[in-house]
Amino acid sequence: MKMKMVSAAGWCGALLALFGFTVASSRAENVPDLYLHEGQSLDGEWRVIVDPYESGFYDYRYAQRDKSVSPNRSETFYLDAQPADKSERIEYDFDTSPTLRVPGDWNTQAPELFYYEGTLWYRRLFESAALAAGERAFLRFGAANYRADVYLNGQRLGTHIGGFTPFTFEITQRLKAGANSLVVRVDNKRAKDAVPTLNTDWWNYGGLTRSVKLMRAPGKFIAEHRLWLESEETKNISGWVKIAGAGQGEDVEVAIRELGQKATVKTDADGVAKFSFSPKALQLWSPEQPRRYEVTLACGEDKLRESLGFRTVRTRGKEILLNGQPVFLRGICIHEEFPLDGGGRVNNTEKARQLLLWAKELGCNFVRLAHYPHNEDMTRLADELGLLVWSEVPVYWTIDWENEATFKNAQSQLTDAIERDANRACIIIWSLANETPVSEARTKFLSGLAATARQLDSTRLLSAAMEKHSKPGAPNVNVVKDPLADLVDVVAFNQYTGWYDGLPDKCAKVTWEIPYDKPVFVSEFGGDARQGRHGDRLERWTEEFQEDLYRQTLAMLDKIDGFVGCSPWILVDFRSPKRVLPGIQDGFNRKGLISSDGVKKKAFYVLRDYYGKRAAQTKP
Ligand code: GCB
Repeated sequence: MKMKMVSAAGWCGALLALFGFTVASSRAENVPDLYLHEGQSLDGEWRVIVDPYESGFYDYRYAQRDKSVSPNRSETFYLDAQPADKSERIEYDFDTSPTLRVPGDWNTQAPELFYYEGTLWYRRLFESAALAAGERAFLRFGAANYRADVYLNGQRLGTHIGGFTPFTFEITQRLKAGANSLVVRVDNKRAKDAVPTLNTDWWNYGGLTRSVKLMRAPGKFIAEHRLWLESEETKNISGWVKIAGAGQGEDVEVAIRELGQKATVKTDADGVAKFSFSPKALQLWSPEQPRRYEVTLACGEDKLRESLGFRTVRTRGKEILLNGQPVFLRGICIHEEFPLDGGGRVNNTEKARQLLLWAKELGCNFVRLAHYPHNEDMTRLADELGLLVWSEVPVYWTIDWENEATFKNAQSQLTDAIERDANRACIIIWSLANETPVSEARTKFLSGLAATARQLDSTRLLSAAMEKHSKPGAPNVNVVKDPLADLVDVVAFNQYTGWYDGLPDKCAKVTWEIPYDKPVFVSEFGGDARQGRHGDRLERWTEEFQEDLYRQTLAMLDKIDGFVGCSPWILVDFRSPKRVLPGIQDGFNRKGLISSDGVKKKAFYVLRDYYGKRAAQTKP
């Protein structure tokens, strides 16, 4: 059994502190993620102060104000002060500052913030009832990109680093009955030692991009649970529940009523209770039938419920087996960005649903959620809609491989992602990295991540988007050879034959050398097309070029031995500051099958036809 309460980020925090950060991520304080508990939403309009020189955070000697014993009232923004009388100098004022919506990136909410990379302060006032005796309170943030420093009623709660995973602070001792002031400094400056690093091909949307909630829980509460299917043959379900605040002998009730299963189990000295069920008529979860069952958990006053699917996934030689049967992954890559309604980061369930419905319309049974963990709504919806998921951490391109703090940061983000989504039937692959250059330091870094993922979750496959190279002296021979392939279960690579490498006709000449007895997955291919731009199939940037590229690429991939699926790049055009070609890119990567206005391009239908044929071949 893998337990999260003893965790990666406790020592991660200590290490980052050594490097000059003070970090309190959810794990550093051993605070569980209370996503399923009821909470008071703090979403809505928050007051904001844009602070490019970080005046509210550093004094004029560049000392961090929150490290000072008595921070200066006039300029320390998290104190959220008002002048005590008409003479007092307070050089900021949240009450009269503009507002931004939470959840939401700041870039698409105000034209002056479009290219902004820096510090922005958020403030939200909220009322709270007094806590009952023994009750505990928490603040949960779905995500903040990239660094968040959090303060409640003028007191520092901690710092969280990493833009795409949730974090929680316990505020039992700090919450006031009545009015409370919550201030968050969010800083999205890119950095060489960060994860991701300075260079990416996507927009660095800043802000409180996901929901914020005030959660309350009884003194003893359900902190974490895991359920998984042992085997598709026996159909035995195993699991455990961790009760925060409990020691030995606490009763925990677990039930899956639709399956006639119910057990009352007792916690051990660590507050963990294990159970197992042998239901008679369990229907397995699959993309064709995403059957889920309501699981209820109860301990004392605390009760939780959620819908869970049960399935197995493993490999056999060059095959991926889902519930014991070979599966072909009809995939597509998706960035967490919505084309319509102002664009920007997905900030509600309807937008997440629309992205996944477009994938369904393409005939997909699989999505690669690139290049970072998406909102938890996305994976819950994928469970509901029957889409298998590749979930990824932003270890992208050229990370600071030799930096121990960078490794701990990546490890902490991976741990957060796995622990958040460990019960999602849809997720079959944890991906460790994207297009990282082969070197000893890189492979050591990624072996560390692979070991972490395997220790936290032995029920899923590991992969990473690797690269292919042309064989020296034989430009038409594509070789995939990377020590990382030995660490993963699925050999995946991105390839752009016909786009970055020759013209689409090259696809017909290419042969492959992939020396692994493992399934082969093509995690990216594609090319840019401006929707509405037409020409012949050799005219770059046209829909016809992209359409032909898709046809020729798919025919090429079909010849790969052990080819188990692909996720072309990408479902929808997305913003990237790297993409500057006027009249064509205009700040967008145009490799989408759907335009930034939500219009389908010709290649969409090529892929849909291909997936239709693939689905027909594999029908049971
Ligand atoms: C890649 C990257 C992806 C880029 C894409 C492109 O290989 O993984 O993030 O956006 O190529 O369009 O070049």
